[in-house]
Parts: sequence; C-alpha cells; structure tokens
Amino acid sequence: ERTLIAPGAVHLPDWLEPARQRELLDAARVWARPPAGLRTVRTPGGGTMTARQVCLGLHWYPYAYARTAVDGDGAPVKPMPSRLAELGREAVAAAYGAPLADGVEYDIALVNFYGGDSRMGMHRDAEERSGAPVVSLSLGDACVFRFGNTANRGRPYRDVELRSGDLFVFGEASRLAYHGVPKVLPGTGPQGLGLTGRLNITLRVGGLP
Ligand code: MD3
Ligand code: FE
Repeated sequence: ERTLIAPGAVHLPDWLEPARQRELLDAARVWARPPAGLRTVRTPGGGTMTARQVCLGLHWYPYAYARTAVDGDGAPVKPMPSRLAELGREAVAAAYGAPLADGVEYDIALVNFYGGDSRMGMHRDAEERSGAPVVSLSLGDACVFRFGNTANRGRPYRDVELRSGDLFVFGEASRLAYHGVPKVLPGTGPQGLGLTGRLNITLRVGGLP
C-alpha cells in the first residue's frame, strides 16, 4: 500500500517487517547511550522539547547542525551507520519508484523518543542544505502526524496516523512543508516490540561541509 498525501509526500504503512522493527529499536537503544547519547533538546526560548533525541552523523540543535553534542555532553557525535544510509536509499526507491540520484548519501539520522505526553509543534526542517527527501520511520506507539502546507503553521493540514513500521517520505514539493506530532496514542504499539512510547527515525542528507 502506498498513499500519496501531497505531491512528494508518500506514506507506506507497515513497510518495516517486525524483524526490522526489532533490529532498529535494539540499535536505537545502543545509540541512546552516552557518549553523545539521548538528550533533552533546549529551545532558544528557554523551553525544552518533550521528545528526547539522539543524533547520528551530525548533531542537531535548534536550529543548526554541529559535529559534537553541543547541548549534550560535548562528545563527538556517533557516525551515521552505513545500514541506515542504505535503508534511506531503499525507502526512496519504494516511495517514488525511482532511485535516489547518484552521489547522494543519507548522512544524518535524528532519532526522537516520545513518551505518552510528548508532542512536536508545527515546524519545517530547513537546516539541511540538500533538497533530498527526508525519510521517516516510526516504531512503537502510533501517533497523530499533522502534515501542513508550505506557507504557515496553520490550516490547511491533514492528520494521518503513523503506526509502528510505517515509512513516510517527504520530498519534492513537500520537503519544506510544516508538520508536527500533536498526539501520541499510548498503548497502541505492537505487543512483542517492548517499547513504551514512540520512536521516530528520520534520515536526511545534510549537504553540509
Ligand atoms: C515533512 N519528526 O524530526 S516525522 C523531525 O514523528 C520531525 O518525530 C516527526 O518532524 C516525528 O523533524 C515527524 C515526519 C517528518 C519528518 C521530516 C519532515 C515529516 C517531514 C521534513 C519535511 C517535511
Ligand atoms: Fe520535522
């Protein structure tokens, strides 16, 4: 099943089979350990994000990238695993039916852990210097994902439920669309996965020096 939510925004429900979900979750638990492990993201306004994050390849902090965990322990960021870069290529091919352009490599992964009360406000992802699609993989509890427009944080938007194993690819005309996570749906994850809450992995091409 492959649903076009907007031009360039493709949802493939249940794309990751259970064994791959398990493998990604186990890996994420290792990435989350120090050094440069899971941390609370501080926003410039003095607040904190409710989802906690670990970065691979480059460290994201509002609203820039760095080679070290500048708002964590200052340690060098873990490398981008080649298997995640490969998973990104596979995801783009599955979503668009065409391979990622030659020479383009996924080199950043942002891994967000959501508790039952976590949310993510409407925002755009504009720190990357590449127009390559963002690949999103969801694990654990489902959430309401809000996919908006490119002009402002408000309407029109569309709410889509993202469940464990779902793939979403955002490219082309949707690459700079506003989006957010207004709600996690606690207790909706697969029984066997053993994850309380939700995990989202986004794969990105930094295009950064
Ligand atoms: C649409 N994460 O990490 S994934 C983020 O579920 C982020 O954790 C949400 O927004 C999450 O920045 C949503 C879906 C997503 C990710 C990146 C996008 C949608 C996007 C970039 C451009 C357009
Ligand atoms: Fe985002």
